[in-house]
Amino acid sequence: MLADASSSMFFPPERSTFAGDVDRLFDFIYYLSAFFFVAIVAVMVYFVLRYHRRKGHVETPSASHNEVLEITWSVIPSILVGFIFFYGFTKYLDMREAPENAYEIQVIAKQWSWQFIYPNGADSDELHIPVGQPVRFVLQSSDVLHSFYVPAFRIKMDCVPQRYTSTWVIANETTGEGIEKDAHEPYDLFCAEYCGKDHSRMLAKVYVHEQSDFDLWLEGAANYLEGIPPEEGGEKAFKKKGCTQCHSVEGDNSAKYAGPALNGQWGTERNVIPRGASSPEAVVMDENYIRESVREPNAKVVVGRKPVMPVFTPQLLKDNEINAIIAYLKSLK
Ligand code: HEC
Ligand SMILES: [Cu+2]
Repeated sequence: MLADASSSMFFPPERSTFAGDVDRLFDFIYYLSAFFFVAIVAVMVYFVLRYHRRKGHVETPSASHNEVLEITWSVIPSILVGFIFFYGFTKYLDMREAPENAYEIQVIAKQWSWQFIYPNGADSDELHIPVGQPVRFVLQSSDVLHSFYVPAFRIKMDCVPQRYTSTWVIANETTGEGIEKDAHEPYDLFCAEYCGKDHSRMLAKVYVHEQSDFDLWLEGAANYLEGIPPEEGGEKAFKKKGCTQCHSVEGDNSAKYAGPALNGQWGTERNVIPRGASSPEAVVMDENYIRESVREPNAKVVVGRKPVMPVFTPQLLKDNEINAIIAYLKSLK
């Protein structure tokens, strides 16, 4: 995507209604700074050459002031700075307040992935939004500071633990998966706040659909467990919810994974340290143990492992997803 007409010199193509304003203001400040940099350095060099110390030169006493010059160099910069402030502040206010009819998506940032929850209860690890319609993002973090950043939209907002923040956007063009003739690549979504070891891998893609395609996608996303065998649904849920980040299903217990491998574990015993206890106790991997491991990971921690598994609340992982995951883990040899 080299020759995209809506790219500016420094930024990716403008894909939201804000992007043009942000770029124009940025360009204005940039070229203004470049102009004054060149002008000031040029005058400085000229003065150095013109007025350098010469033999026999007698110093002039300090000149009195020049009113016209002083007024000029006060008034012109004030107007420029006033313009930058006014333009920046009004656009900033626009970007802060979403219209009332905005479509709302919950964004949950966690080490180190994104989760998007839609009004019908569907959720995804890539962001999908309709084109040409205000979409408001309600941001939260389930651990440390993260930052929700979509360069193509020119929006960035921190995700702060223990509180909600928000931002919004109107996407102006659809992306496609190569189906539409002039489809754009999906846009990048970055975490823009250093948040630990895998910060640089905390990425997602943004897909922008026509409303009708979006509705179809949304329905499919809400019912992704339907019409397929539970093990298959469980495998999808296991990937979608990021379990694969910490659990191998191929017997890999190395340090690459924070948690133990989960294949071939159904019905086997393991030693765990129950919360508050000091000595280990044996438990069998069955339905209840899996459910508890997910809803209350610290209730029983596997011996030799750190209690770093995140809590999956019913909002993050629904009961039917746990059921499917149980079927999946049961099927893994
Ligand atoms: C950030 C890493 C991480 C993620 C993500 C994670 N886990 Fe874990 N999990 C662990 C660790 C570490 C343990 C071992 C300590 C403990 O028992 O809490 C564990 C333990 C478990 C156990 C018990 C394992 C055993 O052998 O006794 C199960 C079952 C489990 N996780 C399921 C899941 C499922 C299902 C998901 C996704 C919904 C998931 N985990 C996501 C880190 C993670
Ligand atoms: Cu992050």
